[in-house]
Amino acid sequence: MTQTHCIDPCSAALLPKAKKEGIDTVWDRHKAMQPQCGFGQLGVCCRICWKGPCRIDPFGDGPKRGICGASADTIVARNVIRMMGAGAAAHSEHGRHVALALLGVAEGKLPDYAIKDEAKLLSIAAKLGLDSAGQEIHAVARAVALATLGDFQNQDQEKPCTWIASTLTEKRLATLASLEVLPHNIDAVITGIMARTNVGCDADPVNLILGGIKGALADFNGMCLATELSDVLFGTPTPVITAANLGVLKEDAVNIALHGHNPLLSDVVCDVALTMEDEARRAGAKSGINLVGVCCTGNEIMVRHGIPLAANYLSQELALITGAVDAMVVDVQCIMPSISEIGACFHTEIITTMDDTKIPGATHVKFREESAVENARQIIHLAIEAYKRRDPRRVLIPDYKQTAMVGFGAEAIIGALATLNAEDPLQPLIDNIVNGNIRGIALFAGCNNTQVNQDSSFVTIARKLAANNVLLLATGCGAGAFAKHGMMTQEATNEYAGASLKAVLTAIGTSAGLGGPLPLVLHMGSCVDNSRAVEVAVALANKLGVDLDDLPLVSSAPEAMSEKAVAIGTWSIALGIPTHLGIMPQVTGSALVTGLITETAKELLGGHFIVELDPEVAADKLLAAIDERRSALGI
Ligand code: BF8
Ligand code: SF4
Repeated sequence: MTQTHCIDPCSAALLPKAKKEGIDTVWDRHKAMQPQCGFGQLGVCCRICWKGPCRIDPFGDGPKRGICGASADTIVARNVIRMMGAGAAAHSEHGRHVALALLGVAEGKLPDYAIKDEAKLLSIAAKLGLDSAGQEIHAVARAVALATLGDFQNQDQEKPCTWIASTLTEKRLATLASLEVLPHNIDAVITGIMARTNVGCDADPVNLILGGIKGALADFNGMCLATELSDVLFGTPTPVITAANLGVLKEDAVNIALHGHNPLLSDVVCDVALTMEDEARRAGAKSGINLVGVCCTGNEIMVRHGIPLAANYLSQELALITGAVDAMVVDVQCIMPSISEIGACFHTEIITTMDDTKIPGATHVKFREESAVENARQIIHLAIEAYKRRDPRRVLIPDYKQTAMVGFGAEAIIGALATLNAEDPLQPLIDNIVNGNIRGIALFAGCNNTQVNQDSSFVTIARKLAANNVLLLATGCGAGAFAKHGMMTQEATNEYAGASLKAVLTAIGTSAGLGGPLPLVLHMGSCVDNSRAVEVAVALANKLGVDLDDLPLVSSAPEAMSEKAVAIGTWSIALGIPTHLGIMPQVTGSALVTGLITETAKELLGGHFIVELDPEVAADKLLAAIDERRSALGI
């Protein structure tokens, strides 16, 4: 292939191997898919009923309405809010799974798990308004789990979900309530999206988009509870130094790639692997077991355990093409179905684990929380057996990895700041924002997308923002991109940060005992961990007595791809955050819907989408959005 697909040297090393071995990758399939359907790109194709499919002619020469009479505006709005609902479903299902596990632990039914962070549990109980005074810790856990599950059960439309209500600023909650977009029940809101987009229901694009925003806020609620309860069960991240990119695979170890999103299985595998090192050595693997992460499961175990990250979304196939992965263990979400075929080209066991995520050709190990340790053992055993079949002549591990200092959740950031001012940790951050040493804060989130050069825009935008003294946070595959490209190091801070940002990061990092500056980009975790960034922003806003849409805070998803990213981007604007998209959203077939999310949203919510495909220009637009906020604050 002639065009560049990725700035990652690992892909340059492995794509020729794929070609030689006759293996198609995501980039080959992207090429074969061209030209992609223009109607789909504009969002004007409707398949909601079997009178269709219908498509609206964007040039006005062909049909202007679907067979039922739906306009382009209606069709575009229906399509995009279904994506928001699906994203909310994915994150919230993950959250429900974790909440049910916490309930199981509280009730003594899941001996393979424990409450790892009691302090966090108590602080959550307080935040949710639960009285835990004098209560035994398992009773507190039970109350927290039940209150959380209530967010999937409450039928009182006037009572917003507990998590969102206890997380956002008062003013933001009032704004969202006045627009009637505060979710009361995650499941009901998602069901509502499916119901209202059914044939012959809601045809009003404005009403539909408001319904979608409510769904996106349900996604936010699901994300908050998934993140926080995972900390209770698996520990709250603290800074840890690890490595990223395919060079983290080892020739002389049983390499197990943990891929997907939910830490319920992967965290147990981390513990159980320690007990099976001997079995791996007996099989001939001198270095024992080498766990590596892929996608957001990778981020989860990276920020909690310092497990190295092998790949973000678009590189998952490359991990297999090294010929060195003995098992790829997947749970849910962002798993390319192609991996089973590629695994079959090698000795690699592709192991699915969740009832609702199976792939033809993969080995399925039915994971249950009740038998988590036993399941983890089974999986690791399969990996060790596969290792015995590995053909060393077909192994090519690119000699490329980067150090990454990760694990900067809200607690870790506030903890580091507390070393400067123990009584008032946020004050040093506020002082530096006010005096302009930190011009603003940017959160990078979201996926990889074959439509653009993988990882490239993340790096380009981040370098420009850092040079302009913007503090950078990252989650998901964005964080993966930064980790893979050496942007989560102290060296990167020294190389790319503007003078005043560098001084601040150095003061905080040194005082926090990191022996130098904080890394240039702070890794907050997986996609559900975007809620951690909101937590910091809300703390800042509350301390300043302003709302989120007053803060010099922006977000960027230069390679947004999944329905989950659509949901995240939408709640980001609903929380008042200018949000950059580096991929053309599939809504431009409706000028009305496009205007709603790029302009009207700014008036109603303070946040809006900035669609900009050129990363240099995107950085300028993000800086302009930051400066607009600063001047409104008079700083
Ligand atoms: O939840 S960033 S490609 S792996 S959807 Fe998927 Fe996108 Fe990656 Fe994580 Ni998030
Ligand atoms: Fe066509 Fe209307 Fe059916 Fe959509 S709902 S497929 S526009 S007839």
